[in-house]
Amino acid sequence: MHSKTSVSHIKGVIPAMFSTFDKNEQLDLNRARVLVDYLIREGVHGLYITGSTGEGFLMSDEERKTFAQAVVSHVNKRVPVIVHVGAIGTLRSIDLASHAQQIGADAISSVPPFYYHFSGDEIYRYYSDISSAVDLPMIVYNIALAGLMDNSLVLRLASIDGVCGLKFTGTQHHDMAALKQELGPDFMIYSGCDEMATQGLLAGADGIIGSFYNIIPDTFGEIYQLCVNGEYQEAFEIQKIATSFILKAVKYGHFGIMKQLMMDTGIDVGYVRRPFVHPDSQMMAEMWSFLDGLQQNHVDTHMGFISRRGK
Ligand code: MN9
Repeated sequence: MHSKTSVSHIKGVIPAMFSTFDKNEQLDLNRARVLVDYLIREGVHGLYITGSTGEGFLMSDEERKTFAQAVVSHVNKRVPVIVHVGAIGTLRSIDLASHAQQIGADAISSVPPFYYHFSGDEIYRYYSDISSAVDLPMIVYNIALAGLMDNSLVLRLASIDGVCGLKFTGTQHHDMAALKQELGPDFMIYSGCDEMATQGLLAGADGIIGSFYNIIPDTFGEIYQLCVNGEYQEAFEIQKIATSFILKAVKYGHFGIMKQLMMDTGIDVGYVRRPFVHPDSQMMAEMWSFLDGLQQNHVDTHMGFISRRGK
């Protein structure tokens, strides 16, 4: 039986896992299994699926369920799985959340309902309705930059029975630190801005959830361990190298770039769904020349995928 009261066993490096589509944009569950095994081999501490990086909003509810089912069953309890159930419409989210519970997921997570500029009360009701409908812990996902929820609303949400954690994607680390202090050690905060993961951990985050942990789980495994040991300076040196890669990739539309980089280095995770654009060969050549440059400038980039190219 799952405990609805805590996610304190879910910490560390948690990829916002890619969903896997073939060239015709159809779900490809075999590719998902390959990705799961690779990430677990790399030592990640959990998986976060069908969120923004997972192109969850570009999938039908049936596809989201099929994908979640395949991942949870293939993971087979090796690491905790968090299923993102966010949608515009409480009934849809409850349906996805109930499904997550049925298949044995460890936790659910959701962005607030978006597009209509719902009021604070409506957002509160959204989370409390989902939480009372299922027996799984909820991790609220606040993309601070989207401006949908301020900290006082996040604090209200944290009082809902079943809300046990927060994924904070933003750059206001003093806000993250204040929330952590206010909510206490048992309420888990996950930093969502990969280019500032070290800063997030320094601000008190218990874990990091993000896109780039698909491709450089090794780098952030090192960073996380250093931060746990209090060696923030060393962590930051590695973070700087990773950040230069992240910022470059973000500029090119990072999901497609990352998927192609993974394909180029032996982990075939397939393609993005339209309207995301898969990078063309010129873009990839530019990316690889940037990465070759990084490798020349650093004895160790701490990014294992670069040297797997062509092997
Ligand atoms: O929180 C991701 N954020 C969004 C997860 O998708 C909005 C991050 O992992 C970013 O993709 C990453 C690059 O900006 O930090």
